[in-house]
Order: sequence, then structure tokens, then C-alpha cells
Amino acid sequence: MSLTLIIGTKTWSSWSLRPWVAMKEAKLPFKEIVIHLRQTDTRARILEYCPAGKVPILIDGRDMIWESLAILDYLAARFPEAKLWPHDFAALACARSVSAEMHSGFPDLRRELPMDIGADLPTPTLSPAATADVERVQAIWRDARSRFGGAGHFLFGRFSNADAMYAPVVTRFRTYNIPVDPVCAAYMLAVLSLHSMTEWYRAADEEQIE
Ligand SMILES: N[C@@H](CCC(=O)N[C@@H](CS)C(=O)NCC(=O)O)C(=O)O
Repeated sequence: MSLTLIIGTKTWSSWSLRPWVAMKEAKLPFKEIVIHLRQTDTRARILEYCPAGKVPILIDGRDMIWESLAILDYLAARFPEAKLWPHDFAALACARSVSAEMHSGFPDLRRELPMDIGADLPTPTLSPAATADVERVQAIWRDARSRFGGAGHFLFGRFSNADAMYAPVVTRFRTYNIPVDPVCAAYMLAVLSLHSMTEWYRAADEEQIE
């Protein structure tokens, strides 16, 4: 097995965090290549690997996978023992749906609460659209936790791809001190307590940001 994950600057690259945290939690060994974002050569450097021009990119031997959700799906199929999607069909239906909703949605939340992982910033006044996004995310977390969380600490009990998809949102809520209900606060704590998240935060802290 030869896996390489190409990612962006850890402080900012929310999309990169998703497969990275899943691979760490699945204990898959991989080589990491960081391409610094917001540089004059960023796009050219990404294009050296993938014509889509975005990170993350996973290289598995001769195969290349791009788009964060496609990478997570691929990892679940390639390494079934990692159990990156829930096994139960009701849970799987919900996990895939909320992951796809995250992948394609929440543009206002993304724009108004950009990932800035180590920062501790005042809560901004959000637009009605971003406020609705924040409420929808919390409704998703509450629903998954109550229906599928069981004795585990994550959306579907044990860590899954759905948690990987929402991990950057957890960091955004923390950075901007977004008020959340107790169920969501407990879920955020579980995500932020993952070894992989601690490792990502530490590495982000050591980045030279220009
Ligand atoms: N839909 C893509 C979005 C990827 C994306 O937008 N990545 C950003 C970094 S977080 C990027 O590569 N930007 C290119 C650039 O800054 O030139 C995914 O799910 O992977």
C-alpha cells in the first residue's frame, strides 16, 4: 500500500482536514504533501498533481482521487476494516446524506466563519442565511446523536466519515465561539479530543503563515 495525501495549509484548509482526520483515525499510513495556500504558485503546484486544481488529493499507487467526499468514500471501500461508514442501513442512509449535505451546502457559514484553526475570535454578527446554516448543522448533530449515537461519542456512535465531514465546522464554531446547545457542545468536545485533531492543531500552530 502506498498512499499519499496532498493537502493545503492546515490553518485554513477545511477540505484537507476531512480525509486527513479519517485516515489518521483509521490508522492508515500515508505520506503527506502540504501545498501552501494563498501563494502565487499555489494553483500551479496543485495542478502538477491534479487537473481539478483543488486539494485534497489522494494518490493510491497509480490511482488518483480528488474531492473530499469522494476520497472518504474511496477509503471506506478500499479499507472496509476501518468501518468509515456505519454498517446499519438506517445509519448509513443518514450518514451519507448529512455528509453530502455538508459537501454541497452551507456556503454562508463557510464564507462568514472561515476556518482559522488556532485562532480565538469574537463571535461575528451572522447574516440570516449563515444563522440558518449554524442552526441546521446543530439540528443534524442532535438528530444523528439521538437516533444513532448510542453509547458512542460521535454522530453514529464510533468515529465515521460523517464526523470527518463535520470536523472543520467544529473548529469554526470553536474559533468564533458560536453558542451551541449541550448536546452539540459534548459532540464538539469529542471531536476536538481526537488524537488526530490534536495533531492537526499542533501542526497548524507550527506552520509559517504568510
Ligand atoms: N469540493 C472540493 C473543495 C476543495 C477546495 O476548495 N480546496 C481548496 C483548499 S481548502 C483549494 O484547493 N483551493 C485552491 C487554491 O486556493 O488555489 C472538495 O471537497 O475537496
